[in-house]
Amino acid sequence: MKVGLVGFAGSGKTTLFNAMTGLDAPVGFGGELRMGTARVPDPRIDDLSRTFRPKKTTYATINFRDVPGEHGSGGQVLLPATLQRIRDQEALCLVLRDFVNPALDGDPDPLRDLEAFHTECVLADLEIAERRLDRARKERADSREIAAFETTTEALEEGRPLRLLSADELHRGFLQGYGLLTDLPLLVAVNRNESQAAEPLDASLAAEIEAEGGAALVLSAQVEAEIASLDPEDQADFLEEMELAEPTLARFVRTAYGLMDLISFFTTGGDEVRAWTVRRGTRARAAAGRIHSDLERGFIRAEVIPYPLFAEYGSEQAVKDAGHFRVEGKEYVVQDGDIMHVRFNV
Ligand SMILES: Nc1nc2c(ncn2[C@@H]2O[C@H](COP(=O)(O)OP(=O)(O)O)[C@@H](O)[C@H]2O)c(=O)[nH]1
Ligand SMILES: [Mg+2]
Repeated sequence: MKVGLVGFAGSGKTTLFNAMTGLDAPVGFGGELRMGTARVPDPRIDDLSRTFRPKKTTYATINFRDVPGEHGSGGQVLLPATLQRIRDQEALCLVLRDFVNPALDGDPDPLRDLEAFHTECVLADLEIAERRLDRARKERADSREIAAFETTTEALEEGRPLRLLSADELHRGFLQGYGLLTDLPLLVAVNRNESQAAEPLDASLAAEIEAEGGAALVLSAQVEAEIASLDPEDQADFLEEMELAEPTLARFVRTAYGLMDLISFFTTGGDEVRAWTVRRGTRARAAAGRIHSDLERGFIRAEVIPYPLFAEYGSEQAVKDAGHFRVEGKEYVVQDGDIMHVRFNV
């Protein structure tokens, strides 16, 4: 799953990127496009791993792309080329600067930056949608496609991001491949100084993020980067000192995961305990195909134990003995936290 980190220069994208991926990309102005992988922290995997003591433990992951942006101050905008670099992403994470960056003029103004970003995305999408609508009409394309692009242009002309439209309002199948930015899930990271990281979000900013259909999280990229660079033991001490259950980063990555409508199912055993990523609504047979194509092809059934039952009874055998063991067919809709054993025959 691919998430593009976007925002104006100096907002802390690379700092956040480093914290999440464990990489060491240079911070400061300029920089190049970078990609990295972040682990999706999951206490359920930690617990399963403690129980099974497998040779290998594998968490779900998200791929982040750090996209250098232009300067926001002085009315400058993100260039079309910058927007182009995020069109193939599956979600956007907008980093808003809410701290004084000595390298930049002027006070931080996250609301202004959010509105500027929103406007540019709307205009960029509108250009694509109008062009397609024109052509679709000339070509006498499928009337449903024309209707989809009419709905799209109308919404965008009103400044409404496409992500606010329901599946009933908008037939998204026709929009695929156009990389419309306002249809991507949006996570807004409000980046603060350490001293202000615990203060709540400003009401007007919160309202605007909600109006755009985004999810918001306040953090300090700098603090997260510092925590991430510590040894595991020092990390635990640090978190305890700060009275935090986990780094904000963990919550952030999980929020991004949930925003994309992703869920995890688990496989367990002595060799590996592993989280697998599927979209909500995926059926058992397709989910088995994530593990191996043979499991999809030769799927017979899935033996399922929801994680909460495992946690309650302490072992798969105890769950079985209590009569909660379930056998599901290929049409079963996989639930977040299902422990699955796929029976197959090829
Ligand atoms: N005070 C403070 N400074 C930060 C924070 N996050 C990033 N910075 C600083 O802001 C500058 C720009 O950060 P960078 O990650 O390169 O921003 P980018 O241009 O969006 O990639 C660097 O000097 C960072 O050290 C933060 O949470 N608090
Ligand atoms: Mg950068």
